[in-house]
This record gives sequence, C-alpha cells and structure tokens, in this order.
Amino acid sequence: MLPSTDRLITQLVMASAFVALSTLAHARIDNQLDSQIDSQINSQIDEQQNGQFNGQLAMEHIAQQVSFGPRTADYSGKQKTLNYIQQLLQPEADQLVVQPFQAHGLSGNNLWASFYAADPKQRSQPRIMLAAHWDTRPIAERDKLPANRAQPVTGANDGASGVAVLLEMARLLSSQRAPVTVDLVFLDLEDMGNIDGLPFSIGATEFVHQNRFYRPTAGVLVDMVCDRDLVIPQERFSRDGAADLQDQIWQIARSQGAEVFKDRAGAYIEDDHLPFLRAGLKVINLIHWPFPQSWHTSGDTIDRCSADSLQQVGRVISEFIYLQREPL
Ligand code: 1BN
Ligand code: ZN
Repeated sequence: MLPSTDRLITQLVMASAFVALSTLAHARIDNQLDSQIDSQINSQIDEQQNGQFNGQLAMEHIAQQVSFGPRTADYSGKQKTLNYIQQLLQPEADQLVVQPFQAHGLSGNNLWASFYAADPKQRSQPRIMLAAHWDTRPIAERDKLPANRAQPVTGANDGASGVAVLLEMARLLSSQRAPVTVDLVFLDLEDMGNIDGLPFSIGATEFVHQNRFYRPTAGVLVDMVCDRDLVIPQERFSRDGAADLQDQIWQIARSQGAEVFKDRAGAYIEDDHLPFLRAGLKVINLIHWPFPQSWHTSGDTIDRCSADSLQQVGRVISEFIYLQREPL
C-alpha cells in the first residue's frame, strides 16, 4: 500500500494523464473534423468556382489556338483550330452547325453552337448570341520591323481571346442550363480588311445573309479581350444601335467591380457586330480601345494576356446570361 500522500500524487498524475490523453484524443477528433470541414468547404468552393467563368481555363484555350499556328488560309492552324472548336463543342452543345461559305474569292467557315434554355418552352425565344472571330490576320502590317510586316500575326489577343471566352462559356453552359438559349457563333474571315482591297467582317456578313431568320434578342461580340492592360470603353456603333443592352452590361460590370469596363464612350469600330446591327439586331462589341500596341504586330502573343482580364469579361457576360430576370 502506498502512503496516502503518495496515493494522492499517483491519483493526480493519473487524472492529469487521463485529461491530457483525452485532450489529445479530442484534439485529434477536432483535427479530423476540421479537415473534414475544410475539405467540404473546399469542395463547395470548387463547386462554386466550377460554376463560375474561370480566366485560367480561358487562357488555356488561347495557348491551344496559338500552338496550332496562324489561323489563316495558308496554314494548317486554320483546320486544326476548326477541329479543336468542333471537338470541344460537339459533345456539349444541343446543336452544332458548321456553315461553309464563299465570298470575295475566299472560302470560310462559320460555326454555330446552341445551348438550349432550361425551360423547353423558352427554347427559341428569347435567345442570346455570343460571337467572336476565330481567324487571324495574315499580315502584321503595323510591326515596327519591316521584315515582320509580311508575316502572319500570332493572334493571341486578336482572334484567340474572343474564342477562348466563348469556349469557357460553353463549359458553364453545358454544366448548368441557362434560363435562355445561348448561341455561340465563331466567325471566320474578320481580319482580311484592307488586304488586296478586301473588307473586314466577311464571315459575319455571310452569317447574317445565310441566317436571315435568326433573330437573337441580344448579342455580345468579344474581340481583343485578354490584354493585361485591358480597357473596354462603350463602343459607339453599339451605343447607337443597342444602348439599352450596353447599359445592362455596364451595370453588371459596375456591380461586379469589373474595372476593365470604362464608363466612357469609345470610338466607332467597324467590327463583326456591324452586319448584325445593320440587319436591325441588337449586338454590342466588347473591344479593347485604344487598340493595344501589339495590335496587328508580331507582339500579339500570349505573354501579354491575362487570366484576370478574361475573367472580368467572362463573369460579366455570364451574369448577363444567367441572371435574366426581366424580359429582354
Ligand atoms: C478588330 C480586330 N478589327 C480588326 N482586328 C476590326 C477593325 C476594323 C479595327 C477596322 C479597326 C479598323
Ligand atoms: Zn485584327
């Protein structure tokens, strides 16, 4: 038998060892709970992020297009890019149509992918068109080095960035149906203007002619939207033809703090939205203005692009699509 003081000490030691052990056990359980909660929160964040336009994923679409080479008639990059867009969208879209055309002695292909509204009764109206040109300019006529001027541009910004926004939007549209039908339209031969007397927007003009009965409620053209110093003022043809739509987009941009959108008038820019506006359709252009230094030069490369710029543009457009509360 231990003397009573010793017994008391032993009891105390055992009691504190028990407390220490059970605290440890609790700490382990707490840690387990913490990491379970952490991983739940993380997967919730992932889910929320998955449902959100991701600028980094859009950057990867730019990298892919650029890796195919110039998207002009004389290069294999053109067919590769057409295949790339088709292969990505074929399994996801409710309808995918390639529309070949001949114009001004050139051959081109417009691509049209539809993602139907959640409610089948709303399948044909209202509907929103998102458009971008997928070709690139065959000459870098503004390059400071004369030797580069006859070479095609890489078109990371002028060509690939708009396509990238549409392709990342396709990911959202296929993971969650929108309240309205969304048409993604990839336009060819935008950038042949002033080469051998050719106009700009050859593919867009053909698209409007070939699809006279296609009357989207609203359209947004994205062109040159990846620059790290992106600035998008309110393009003026868009203002003249579709002020309400432009206001809605800028309102969303303001509410999101998307600072690439500027609350001021830009220039009149003859881009692929013009054939649509001339046909009486409400289509606005989101375009970098003044054009960046890299425009139509050998410097239009992916290192000048930013995931954040793409994400700001993409999130404004996706809110416009998904939060259609009032009739357009
Ligand atoms: C946009 C990108 N554009 C060409 N590359 C359209 C344009 C047309 C821009 C004329 C300036 C003048
Ligand atoms: Zn161009």
